[in-house]
Amino acid sequence: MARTFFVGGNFKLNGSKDSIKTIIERLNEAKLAENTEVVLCPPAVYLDYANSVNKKAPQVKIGAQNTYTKAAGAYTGETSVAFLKDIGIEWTILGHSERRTVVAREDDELIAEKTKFAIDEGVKVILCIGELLEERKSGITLDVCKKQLLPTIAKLSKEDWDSVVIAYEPVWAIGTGLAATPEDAQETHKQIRDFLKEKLGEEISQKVRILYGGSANGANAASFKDKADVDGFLVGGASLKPEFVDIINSRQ
Ligand code: G2H
Repeated sequence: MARTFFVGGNFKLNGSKDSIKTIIERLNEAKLAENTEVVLCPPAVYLDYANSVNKKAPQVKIGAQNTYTKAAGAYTGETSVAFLKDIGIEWTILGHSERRTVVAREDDELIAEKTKFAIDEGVKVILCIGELLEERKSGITLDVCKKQLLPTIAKLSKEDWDSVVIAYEPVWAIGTGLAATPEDAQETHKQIRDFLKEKLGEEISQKVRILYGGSANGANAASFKDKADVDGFLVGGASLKPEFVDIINSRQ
């Protein structure tokens, strides 16, 4: 099954009105490979502004970096999917390792709950999973990915999977400049897809896109080109730079 190539840009806690405008205007003016979907995820404060600057919709869309399990109420500091819908935002990242291990200690159950809630409310999800360095060294990469996916698998209906893109992001590769090799990424992506097949059946496993994330950049993106189970990238640092266009066009 042909899966549409997908490139997400995760700006993390970076940017200003000026820099976000520069990044998006660069994409507005660039020639982007047609069969590619792009979602840019600036900090929440800039979502509405980013959406107003983006002239490449529907190919390029704006997404959030996180949302909550409730639409409204006494949840100080959270971002509601209702807010996203109100300003025309269709995507969110959920379960990023920085939220799991650095800023918020989010666990698999909470991430599953957020994922289900976002999809029920009509917002699509880039669901991040991936192992720590010690876990890779112990040979439990796949076990970790399975454990991270299981609560979400239990909560989502079969139709819900149309609204999910999985981002496999080995934590040891994030922001370190040490990307996984295309061969290592392919091996894990294939194992994740096989696990989806076991749990959800062939059709869903073939449909769900699995992105690679972790020091993807303009120089290494094309080396993943012939990897059958790598359906795109979730890009952090390099999404802030001109080379992001090369990553978007790396499948040409
Ligand atoms: C992984 C990735 C984006 P970077 O976190 O989600 O960041 O490309 O900077 O490693």
